[in-house]
Amino acid sequence: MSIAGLSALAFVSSACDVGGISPIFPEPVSPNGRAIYDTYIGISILGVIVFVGVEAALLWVAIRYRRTRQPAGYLPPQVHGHTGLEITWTVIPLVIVLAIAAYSFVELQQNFQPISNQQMTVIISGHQFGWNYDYGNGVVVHQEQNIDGKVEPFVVPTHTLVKLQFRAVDVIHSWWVPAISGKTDAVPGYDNFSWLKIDRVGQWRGECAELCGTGHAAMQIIVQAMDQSDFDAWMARQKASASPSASPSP
Ligand SMILES: [Cu+2]
Repeated sequence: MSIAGLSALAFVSSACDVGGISPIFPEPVSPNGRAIYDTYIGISILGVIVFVGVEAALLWVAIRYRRTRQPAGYLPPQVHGHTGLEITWTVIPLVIVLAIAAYSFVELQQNFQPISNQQMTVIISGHQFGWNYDYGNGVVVHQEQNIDGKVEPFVVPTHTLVKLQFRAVDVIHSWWVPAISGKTDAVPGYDNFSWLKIDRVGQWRGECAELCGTGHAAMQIIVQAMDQSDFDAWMARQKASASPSASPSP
């Protein structure tokens, strides 16, 4: 299939949401997803300005000073070792790169902190090959290896600040739902943190972003946000099915 065909396919696929294929990041639904999206767009704009500026200067010099327009044996002005130029084209890129680094660092600090003002906490544990979501009340959602799209959703209430605590039991995995949050590594031996606060009802897809073994591609993620009342009903159903021992066992 041609490149054009592939990109057309990507656009068509992005139209049916929940789908993970998108030529750019999907529309963010959580403030940290929004911050990462804005960082990406901001850095891209700066990159495009630099690219267009450098290419335009290159073309202008190549056309304006081409050999056929110069007298025979013409030698252009020699600027090798020009201190002013050397300093200028060292300092300008340095300032741009440092500004991008500082901006990105501040964003990362905000999006991957162990927050303390959360309304609920979920411990997300990665394993080969799936995710467990422990709500801390006996309810655990299991997202197991699956590539046919039938993924058990990780359910959260809307407008609720949820602290996410990441762990892994075997190798390093990485939890990534582009519309919601940046990639967060789930590492055996210590905890990483992120959070989410989804502003609308819906479902968003993600996947493990760290090559973790043969079932890596099947570590699909679906996050589903519900209104608080729907979430409470969902949680009640989960609790009921999590404790079937209400009936006496022989
Ligand atoms: Cu994984």
